Amino acid sequence: MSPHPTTLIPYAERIKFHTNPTAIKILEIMDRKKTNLAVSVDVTSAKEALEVVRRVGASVCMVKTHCDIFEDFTPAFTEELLRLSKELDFVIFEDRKFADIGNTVSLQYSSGIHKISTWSDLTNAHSVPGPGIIAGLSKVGLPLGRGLLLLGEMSSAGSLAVGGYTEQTFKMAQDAGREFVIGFIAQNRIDKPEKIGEGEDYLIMSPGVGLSAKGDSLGQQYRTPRECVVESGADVIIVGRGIYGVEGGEEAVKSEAERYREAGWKAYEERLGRK
Ligand code: 5IU
Repeated sequence: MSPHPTTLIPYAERIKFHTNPTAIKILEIMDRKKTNLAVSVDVTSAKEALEVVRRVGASVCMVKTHCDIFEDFTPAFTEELLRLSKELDFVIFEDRKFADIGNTVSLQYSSGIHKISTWSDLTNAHSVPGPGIIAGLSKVGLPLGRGLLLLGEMSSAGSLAVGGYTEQTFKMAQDAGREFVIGFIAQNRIDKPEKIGEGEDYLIMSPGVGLSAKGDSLGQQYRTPRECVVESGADVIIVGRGIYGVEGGEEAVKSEAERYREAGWKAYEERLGRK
């Protein structure tokens, strides 16, 4: 099978296909820092999450959060995360997985304790409710220059986001236009070459990445960076426990992030035919 055309274009050269400021920022950072690694800091203490970010921030293009799992969430957390995002040059991705009607998600995005739209560059949504979910989030996020990913596929065993569901999710994003929807969380290039036009560029981000484990006891399934980037054409690999969960203390976490960055970047160079 011939490679997906998008995967043959360097990240920096794909910037011109985007108008969304967050998409442009992600591609610029990936090129500048030579990293397609996103770290997922799924710890229950915001203080600890910031410590992980300080350690691995230099190795990643993106920090992914689940702000609702922090026991000690405060606006001071997001202020410090924002400060670190500027100092260490990464994008913030709150993995909120919105899944309600447009009116409700616009409130969940802008309001409540977390006020996600005020600090997160990128967020994501299920396509289950229909296109109103994009419209609701866009109303809040587009004026702020934020970006949205739709969930086209999941890494967990038995996911129902397959086949026709995935195809319709892609179509929903395409119909919405790329001002706000900049790509997908998926395990494959769900933007099939025959469905996209010239310069129609989407970012595919894949969670479920591990160099050691093959999965967990709750249905998570891991692939290697090479499987994701070379074989499946993902643009960004998302790693959680593989990095922050490594044994050996602070230095081990830092060097594990570098190990994943190197593996992800090497795979990217391989797919470009640079080696
Ligand atoms: N995540 C997945 N799979 C998915 C989606 C999101 O694992 O299909 I959508 C999230 C869940 C977790 C992170 O925050 O990505 C992966 O963490 P581990 O690398 O620790 O499994």
